[in-house]
Amino acid sequence: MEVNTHLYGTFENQEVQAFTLKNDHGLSVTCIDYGCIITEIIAPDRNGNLENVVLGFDDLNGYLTDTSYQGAIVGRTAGRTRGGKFDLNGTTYSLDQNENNNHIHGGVKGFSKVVWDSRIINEENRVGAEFTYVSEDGEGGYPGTVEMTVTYTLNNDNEFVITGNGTPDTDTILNITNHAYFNLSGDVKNDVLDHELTIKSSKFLELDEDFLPTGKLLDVAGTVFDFQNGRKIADGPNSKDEQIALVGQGYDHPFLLDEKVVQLYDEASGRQLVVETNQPAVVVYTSNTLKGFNMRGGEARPYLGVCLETQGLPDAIHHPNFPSVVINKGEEYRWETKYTFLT
Ligand code: G6D
Repeated sequence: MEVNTHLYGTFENQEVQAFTLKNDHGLSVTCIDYGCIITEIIAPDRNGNLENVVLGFDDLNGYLTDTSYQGAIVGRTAGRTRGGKFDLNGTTYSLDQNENNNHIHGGVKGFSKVVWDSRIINEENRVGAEFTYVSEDGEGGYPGTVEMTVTYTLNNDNEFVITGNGTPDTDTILNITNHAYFNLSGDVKNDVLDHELTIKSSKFLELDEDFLPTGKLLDVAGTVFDFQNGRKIADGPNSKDEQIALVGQGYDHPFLLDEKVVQLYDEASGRQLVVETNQPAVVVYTSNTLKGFNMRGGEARPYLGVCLETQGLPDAIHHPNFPSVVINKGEEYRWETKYTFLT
C-alpha cells in the first residue's frame, strides 16, 4: 500500500493538496484538503478492469464552482434546516439562509467550502489522510467552536473508512456526511438507473415542497421506497409516487436504518459497494437536479450518480421525534462510515 501527495491547486492563496491512497489490489482513493473532497475512487470490475466509480471534475476550478457538493464532507449540519433558525438552551441561532429562507449543508462557508489542514497517514495496515479544521464560534451562525478531525483511510481488505470527530466548547448541533456520487458502471459508462440498491430500512421521511421533512415517518411497504430486499434505482423515477415527483422525479429522501448497512450493486460491471455506518440514517439522492454544467467525462445529467449520505436525520433540531443532533459542551461527536468495494 502507498500514499502520495501533490499540489492540486490554490484557493484564496492557500495551497490545496491532493492525496492518493493505493492498496495492493488496485483500489485507490484520491482526495483533496479543500472540503475533504473525494475526487476519484478507482475500483476493479469483475474482470479486473480498473475504472473510476465516483463523479467529479477534472480540476480544482470545477470543485470551487460546484453547487452539487461533489465528493465533499458536508457540515456542520448536512441537509436542510427550516428557516435557517433553531433554538437551543433558550437562545435562537440564525444560520446562513443559503437556499431561499432555509439553510442547507453547513451554509456559505461550510465544511465543504474551506481548506482543511492535512497530513498523510502511513501505517502498516492502512494508508490515508487526516484533515483538521477549526470551525470558530458563530461560523455559519452555529454556536461554539469545534475543532473537527476527518480521516480517510484505505486497507488491503478493500475497505475505505471515513471518520469525523469533534468536541465543541459549548452546546451546539453537528450532523456531517460525505456527499460522494457513486456510479459503479466505471468511468460513467452508464447512469445508475440499473444499479440495485439494498437498504435495511422500513421507514423514510416525508418531504414537503421545500424538500424539508414534514416530521412524518412513512412506511416503505408497498412503495418504491422499499429497498429491504433490493430494488433497481429506476423503479423510483419510473413511478408515479408523489414523493418521487416532488423532488424532481427521483429519490432525495432520508431513510431511518433498521440495520446500519446499505448495498449498491451494478450487475453489468459486477461491482458491489457495501456501506456500513454508525449513523441512524442515510439520505439517498439520485442526482435528480444534476444538470447545466460539465463534469469529468461529459455533461452533468440526472441519475448519473447516487449519493448515500449516512448521517442524522435532516432538520432534526426541529423534530423531537428524530434522533438528536445536539452535541453538548465537551461531548465528542463521532461519525464513521466504511465503504467496502467488492466484485
Ligand atoms: C439538491 O435536494 C438536493 C440535495 O439533497 C443535494 O444534497 C443537493 O442537491 C446537492 O439540492
